Amino acid sequence: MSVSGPKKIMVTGALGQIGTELVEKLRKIYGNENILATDVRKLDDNPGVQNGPFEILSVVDSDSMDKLVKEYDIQEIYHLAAILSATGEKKPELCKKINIGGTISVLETALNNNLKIFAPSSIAVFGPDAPKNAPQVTPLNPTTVYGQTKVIGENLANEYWQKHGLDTRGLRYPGLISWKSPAGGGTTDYAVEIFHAALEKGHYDCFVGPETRLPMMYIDDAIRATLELMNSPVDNIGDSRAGYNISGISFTAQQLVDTISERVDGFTCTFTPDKRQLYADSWPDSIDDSQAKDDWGWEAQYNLENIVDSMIEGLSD
Ligand code: NAD
Ligand code: AKB
Repeated sequence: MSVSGPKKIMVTGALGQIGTELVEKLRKIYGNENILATDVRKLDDNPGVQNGPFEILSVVDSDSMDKLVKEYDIQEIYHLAAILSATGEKKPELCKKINIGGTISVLETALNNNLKIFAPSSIAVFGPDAPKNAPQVTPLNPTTVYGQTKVIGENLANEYWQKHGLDTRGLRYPGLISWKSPAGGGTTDYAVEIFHAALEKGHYDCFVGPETRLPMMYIDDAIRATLELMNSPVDNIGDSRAGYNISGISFTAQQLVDTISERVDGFTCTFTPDKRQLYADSWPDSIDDSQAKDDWGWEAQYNLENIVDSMIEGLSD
């Protein structure tokens, strides 16, 4: 790892829901040329990612990852490439290959090149036996393949820290709500799709029932949490380093519909639960994030009203 000059960062899965906004933010802070965006997909017309270096990279190709790290003199990787829950249940082998195999590639590349790593976890690590307000420490028995890969990811990150001193950090993101890029194959995607449908068609058919309550967060809070965690002194980072609980808000699908209806005239929503209802039901309603608050001062800013206002404003521009 070089110690002089600007910080150079690689982002995997950079064209996804989080990557699009994280790359934009990192480039504002560290300079466009210092943030290497990578994805297995070709660069599209994604304006946040177009304004700096981009390389095609599959995260299971550790040789190419190592080469890019050396070529661009990378010091940190934000590892966002993954297969999310709904796609993961349809394609469990692919989910295991990308989520576990990709994380191993990143950790091995980090070990060879002395890099600092951010690898996100998810509320999907919790299973039906976890308390509905999920504490930081509780048995993790997820029933989705995706959740199982996230538990393995946390365990691997902890192992590389304990055995090799590799500085790996992660957050258990709730369902994220954003408008700049679509959500990618997850169960919480209804909380994003509903805004597009409300504004384009005035109607949404929701794939979970009205009483479904899940932990959610606005993307600006999620990006801020990511950077606050990564920029905290190592001494502030405790045993939860690989998967800090962070809480934003918790609402039912019906509460989301009602809040949108107050702002979009004539909006209607029907409910046709599908398999994703099962995955949602296996996750907690809300998250206890007191450990993140104590260790590095985490505090969410967005409530349901602000989120709905920001989504409608962003999509209406
Ligand atoms: P996303 O599906 O929107 O984006 C993932 C990106 O990874 C895509 O651009 C895809 O092309 C890329 N990708 C897939 N296979 C790849 C491969 N083999 N090599 C390289 N790139 C590949 O996902 P996201 O919502 O941006 O999620 C990013 C991370 O955050 C994931 O680890 C996810 O599990 C986690 N997370 C997301 C949420 C959320 O609500 N968005 C919640 C909890 C955790
Ligand atoms: C999904 O629904 O799969 C993701 C997540 C909560 O990890 N949004």
